Amino acid sequence: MATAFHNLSSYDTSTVPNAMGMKFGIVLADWNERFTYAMAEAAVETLVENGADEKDIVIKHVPGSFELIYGAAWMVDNADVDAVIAIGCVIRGDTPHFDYICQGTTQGLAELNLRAEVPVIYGLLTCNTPLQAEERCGGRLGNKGTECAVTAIKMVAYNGA
Ligand code: RBF
Repeated sequence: MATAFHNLSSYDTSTVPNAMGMKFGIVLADWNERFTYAMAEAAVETLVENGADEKDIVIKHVPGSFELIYGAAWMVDNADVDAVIAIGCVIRGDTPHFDYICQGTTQGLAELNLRAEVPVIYGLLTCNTPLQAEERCGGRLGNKGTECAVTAIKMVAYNGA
């Protein structure tokens, strides 16, 4: 996994429930892997820091962000997990593909959340430039993977409450 980026996101650990015994699925898009792998790495680190066991974290790769929908649905239906984190990064190009992929993926993950019995966490970066992605994957603006992990833990605790 990428090591060039470091997790600079800060959060108040006292507000995060203990993740011991929780099981997580990460669906990881390979497109723009320089960014998505850095997010996944930070997510795993954060889950473990908060008490999850690394063997309770399953990672499955999909080719691109659009496949996050199928991948997350597969996890929900087939993996023994308490929450799914979908991680992808779409960067604007010259054609309107950016809008379609972002819209379709967002819509698909939202619909999945409505029917899934476990929460699906939205970790899709939608950036105008590679710099914007870099800033959110361990750069100036922290690491969105960390934030996804904290959100996943909170949602699992919510489910159990
Ligand atoms: N997937 C991403 O995760 N990020 C991208 O920035 C991205 N750009 C794409 C640009 C074009 C023109 C196409 C056709 C696909 C792109 N994809 C991207 C891949 C997409 O999410 C999906 O894997 C493919 O469209 C196959 O369903």
